[in-house]
Amino acid sequence: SSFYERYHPLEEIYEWINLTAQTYPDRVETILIGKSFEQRPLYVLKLTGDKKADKKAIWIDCGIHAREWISPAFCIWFVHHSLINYKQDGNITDILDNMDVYVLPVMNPDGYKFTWLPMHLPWNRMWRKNRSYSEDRLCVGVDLNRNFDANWCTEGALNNTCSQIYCGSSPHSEPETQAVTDFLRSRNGSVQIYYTIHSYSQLLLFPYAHTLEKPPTHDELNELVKEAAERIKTFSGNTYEYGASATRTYVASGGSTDWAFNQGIKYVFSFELQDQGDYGFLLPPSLISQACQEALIAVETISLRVIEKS
Ligand code: 0X9
Ligand code: ZN
Repeated sequence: SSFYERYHPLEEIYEWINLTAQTYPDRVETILIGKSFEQRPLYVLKLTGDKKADKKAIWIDCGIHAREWISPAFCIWFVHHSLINYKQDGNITDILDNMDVYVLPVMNPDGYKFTWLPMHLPWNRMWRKNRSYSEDRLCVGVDLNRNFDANWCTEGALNNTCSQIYCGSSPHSEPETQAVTDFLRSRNGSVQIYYTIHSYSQLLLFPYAHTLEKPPTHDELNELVKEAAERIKTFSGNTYEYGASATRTYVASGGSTDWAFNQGIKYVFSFELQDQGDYGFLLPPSLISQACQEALIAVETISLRVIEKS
C-alpha cells in the first residue's frame, strides 16, 4: 500500500510536511501557527493555485481528537491529492484557482503521539483529549472540542479534569485552541469555509452544536450537506446522515464549529468519517482510501457550490 493508505506516527507526519513543502515550493507554504502543550509545532499547509487577487480561503483541521486516526490521514491524503491533481482534475483545479486552502493535519499532536505509545495498550490508543496538566488537577487532558469560546462549558461539556469532555480551566485555555483561533482571527474575512474532520459515525454536520435552535442559514447549509451525502452514496454506497450537529447527534458547547460560525464564517461543517461502528476509531488501513474519497467528495461538492454562489 502507498504512504497515503497507511497511518503514520507523528514524526513521519512532520517529515512528510517538510518533504511536501520542499517538493512543491510554488504550491505549498508551511506556516507555524503555534505550539502544543508539550511544545510540538503546529504546522498549517497553505495550498495555492495560480495567483489571483483577493482570494477567499478554506480552512480544514484534522486530528483535534487523538484517537480519530482517519482524520489526520485524510488531511495528508487531501493535500497529496490536491497537489498531484492540480491542473489535471477539474474539481480540485477550480477550488485551488478560486480559494487558498489552509490545512492543519494534526491539531492535537501530543494526544496523537500518546495514542501511538506502546505501553498500556489499548488504553493509550483510545486517548481523546490533549495532554495538558497542572499540579492542581487530578487528571490529564482537555477536550479541545469543548475548549472554544462558544457557550463554553455549558451543556455537553464538564468541568471535571477526569472527564473525556473536560472543557479546560477557561475558554481558549489550551495552546492548541489559541493557535487555531489566533490564526483564524488574523485571516478573518478571508476564510469563507471551515471544515473540521472527526470520526466516526458517517455524519455531515453544521451549526449549531450548543443548541437545538437553527441558524438563519440552516436550509442553505442543509442543502449543501444533503447534496454531498447523495454524491457519496452514489460513489461508494455508504450512507452519511446529515443535519445540524445538536439535532442530529447531541448538544455540545465549546466546539470549534460554533466558534467559527460566530466569528462570521458562513459555511462551517464538521464531518464524522467512516465507519458506523464496526471498527469505530480502529478503522483498518484498507479503508483509508475509500474514507478519504468520501470526505473529498463532501469537501469538493460544498466548496464548489460556495464558489458558484460568490
Ligand atoms: O463530540 C464531539 O466533539 C464530536 N464527536 S466526536 O465523536 N468526534 O468526539 C461532535 C462534534 C459535532 N458536535 C455535536 N455533534 N454536537
Ligand atoms: Zn472527534
